[in-house]
Amino acid sequence: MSTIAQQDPDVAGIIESEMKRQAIGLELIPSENYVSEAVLEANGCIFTNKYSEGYPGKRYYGGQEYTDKVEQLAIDRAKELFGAEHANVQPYSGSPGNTAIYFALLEFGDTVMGLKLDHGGHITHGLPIAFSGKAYNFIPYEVDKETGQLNYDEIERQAMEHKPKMIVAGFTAYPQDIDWKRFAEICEKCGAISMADISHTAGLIAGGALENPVPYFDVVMTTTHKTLRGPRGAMIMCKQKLAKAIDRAVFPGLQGGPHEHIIAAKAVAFGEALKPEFKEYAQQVKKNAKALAARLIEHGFELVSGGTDTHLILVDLTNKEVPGKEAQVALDRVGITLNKNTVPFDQRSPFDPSGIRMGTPAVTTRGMKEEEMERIGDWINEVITNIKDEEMFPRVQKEIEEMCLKFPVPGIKV
Ligand code: DSN
Repeated sequence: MSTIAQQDPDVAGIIESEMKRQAIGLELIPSENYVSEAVLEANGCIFTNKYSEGYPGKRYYGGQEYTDKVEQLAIDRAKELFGAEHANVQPYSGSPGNTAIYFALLEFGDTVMGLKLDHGGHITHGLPIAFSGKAYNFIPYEVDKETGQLNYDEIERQAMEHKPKMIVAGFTAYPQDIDWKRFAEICEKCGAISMADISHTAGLIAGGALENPVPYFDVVMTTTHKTLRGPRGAMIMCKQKLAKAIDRAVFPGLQGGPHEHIIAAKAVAFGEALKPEFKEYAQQVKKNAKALAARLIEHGFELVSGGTDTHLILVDLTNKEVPGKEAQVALDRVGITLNKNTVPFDQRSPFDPSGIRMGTPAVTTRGMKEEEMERIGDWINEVITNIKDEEMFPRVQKEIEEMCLKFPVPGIKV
């Protein structure tokens, strides 16, 4: 930071404020994490200076000796991590990654099935106002109203009725594990391409804490910055028979020059995820989510789907008579960062929905365990229950700050 501070104090000041926010607050947004110092260094390295359109060994510009090496290393590690036949590490992020898959394997107007956004899907899984929903004929499936969980028999019935060309599985607000094998069987039965978006759970899958869809699925996309704890970006893994179509859709179909500094950071993150410590991390993320969920249930919170089998918890606040937006803002004031979220069959608007979504990847990276999760559950309860009590906010904020300072964030010196 010393060079930026000298040259551009405006930007340096903003970065320092964000560092402090990250250090003294509890990050519970389930799609966020803290990368290691090694990933941070690679992220900011001199590969940012280089253009490298093409793929290792087949580039359009000169000077590619080291970009080829670093990209090939990222590809090899990604394949080893997930047992993939082919990996493309160039997608800039999850949305371009999913779009590249559609562009590679579908024609515009083709029928696709994806989980409805307010049931836990993603904007790229067919939201009518998004590119996916406009370019393709997405048929949404839902979670079961009673259980809040996927009903595979119903998904199969819909699939046989609509005969989609592709079914998208993998979600952004679904707290339970996914039966990948069952999804793949449904795809086989109705003749659809099986596609999994494992952005949220990739780290838990890589760490062996959740089942891996890669052996069953035709194509799998993941972002690299969530539970996988790498830089912001994405990758696509697929069967060898689809490799050419996927590569051509990423470049030159949708993207130009890949971001080789990010790819270097992906290689570092994949290297970290291949280590035994990452298995412990993945298990602890799950244990922490279960501990936090149990504490919230003790405090009378209603959890969508009844609990969690992953890193993620979705709370329906209807019985607490506090809307999601008000809860998010109040929790922000004490340093607990999470996001308001729709719950399945929500009666409220997406701008002020009934729920809040939280997860344990980031706090687990700091070394927090079950004991800290119970305290976090107590603080969430205290804020929601006493939301009109102005004196509560500074007191709880101070308690949270004190605990956070005992658990340093990688790369931030306080
Ligand atoms: N924004 C991500 C999430 O929070 O789940 C999905 O793209």
